[in-house]
Amino acid sequence: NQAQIGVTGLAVMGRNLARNLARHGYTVAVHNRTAARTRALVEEFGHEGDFVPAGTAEEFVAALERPRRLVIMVKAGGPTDAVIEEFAPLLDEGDIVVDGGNAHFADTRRRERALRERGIHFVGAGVSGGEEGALNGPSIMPGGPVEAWEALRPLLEDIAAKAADGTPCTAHIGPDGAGHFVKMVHNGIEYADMQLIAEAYDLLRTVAGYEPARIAEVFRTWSTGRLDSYLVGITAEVLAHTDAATGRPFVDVVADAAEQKGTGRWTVQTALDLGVPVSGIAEAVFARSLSGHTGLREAAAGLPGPRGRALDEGEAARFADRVEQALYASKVVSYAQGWNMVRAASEEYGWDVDPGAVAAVWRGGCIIRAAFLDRVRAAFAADPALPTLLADPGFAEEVGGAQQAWRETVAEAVRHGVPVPGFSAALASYDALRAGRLPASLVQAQRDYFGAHTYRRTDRAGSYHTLWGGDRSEVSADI
Ligand code: NBP
Repeated sequence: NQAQIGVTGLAVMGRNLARNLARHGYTVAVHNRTAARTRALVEEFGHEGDFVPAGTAEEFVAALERPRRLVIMVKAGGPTDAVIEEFAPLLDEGDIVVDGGNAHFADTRRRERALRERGIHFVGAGVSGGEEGALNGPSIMPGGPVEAWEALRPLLEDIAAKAADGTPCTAHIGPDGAGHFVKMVHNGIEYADMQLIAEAYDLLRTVAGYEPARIAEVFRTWSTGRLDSYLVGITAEVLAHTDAATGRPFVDVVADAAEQKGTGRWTVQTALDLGVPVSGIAEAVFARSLSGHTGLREAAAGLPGPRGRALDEGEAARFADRVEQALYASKVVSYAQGWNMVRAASEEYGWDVDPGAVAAVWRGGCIIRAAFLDRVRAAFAADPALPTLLADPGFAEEVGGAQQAWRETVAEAVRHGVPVPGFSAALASYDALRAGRLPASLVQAQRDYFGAHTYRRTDRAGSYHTLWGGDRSEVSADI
């Protein structure tokens, strides 16, 4: 009884992925460094399908039909390398190794190259949706050789989430690190989305004077419209929840320090390397890190400034409507920034990523799943060369329609001392992009002054330098 696929690494993610495969009728070889996990899986879930437990790496490899397909689902970083080193000598040319962990795309590029030299196909697959998604249908973003994708495709399409139109939420993203890159950007966008939602909550609480249960209702209403998404849905549930121990709103008993596992930080670090502005994601990462700086916060707690107000019922309702518009417009900008980043990496690494396919894969299964993504997919389908989401006529019209309310929301937040780094960074990005001319001309002139960095002119070609320390005449800087 040869297994069609194997999963090694049976913590929550690997175990649930193996069960998902078995529930879809595949025979799944299962293996884990600590054999107790393998035994536990078969004891608890053996009735769900056809598992082949393997105690050793050799037994695991021997259980797989050829060409072998094996999925590694272990802790990202060193453990993934250790597992690859353990298995690679046991494999044959043409076998396929899938890394479903949260690898950094640069590691995936390195591993793909090393295994390619040994004739082994390496697929770096981003998997989103947490443990629930792994079991019932994640969004899967595989990058690697196209032959390997073709060999995995039927299995991945079976176990992936399905979008509302029934399409599986998986697609070949591109070669080597493309899949893990896109998964990283997904997580960056997730950070931005969560921050924007949190800012909307803060405004409704601190300026409109709404209680959490009331805000839950507002989010529920919003989720019937263009903000319909998994994250807005769970936000409403969290805000409606009461802490059993104290009877207080749950959100009030949770310590206000947001943690991070690092994929948001990777996104921003990579964006800096690529030279792509992702201010929405960066502000979200910084907001989490600021929240954890207890010492700084305590030291600054007494500084002067306003903190909120309470509007009357009618004003509050109008304010909430403006916040919805600000949230939506900011969301469009931060998604646009994420796609700009995917495009830049695709050009840098020659990946030829289809931006519409990325949106399609995120429609279901993953944390940022939302009705909105179908519109993003459609925008790129209508114009694959779309330079930015903001240039799509539909999104441009919506953001244009929201911009007045967006400005008023940011102004109101500033006036009442409510920090809205996500809303205001997105608005600044929008205004900078649409401005005909930027003060960057002055910055470049300053650079020429102190560092002879030269400048280009608006009225003729070439590079120039002004002799600032001399007679201030202009010289050509072209060699
Ligand atoms: P963990 O990230 O907690 O990793 C635990 C697994 O790694 C266990 O199977 C453990 O084996 C194995 N492992 C370690 Br640690 N070091 C090893 C080594 N040197 N050799 C062999 N195996 C080793 O598991 P997870 O939360 O299921 O996540 C798996 C992957 O999926 C990670 O890369 C994670 O970033 C990614 N991911 C997780 C989520 C999520 O929601 N949790 C979502 C999306 C992606 P042992 O049992 O012998 O200790």
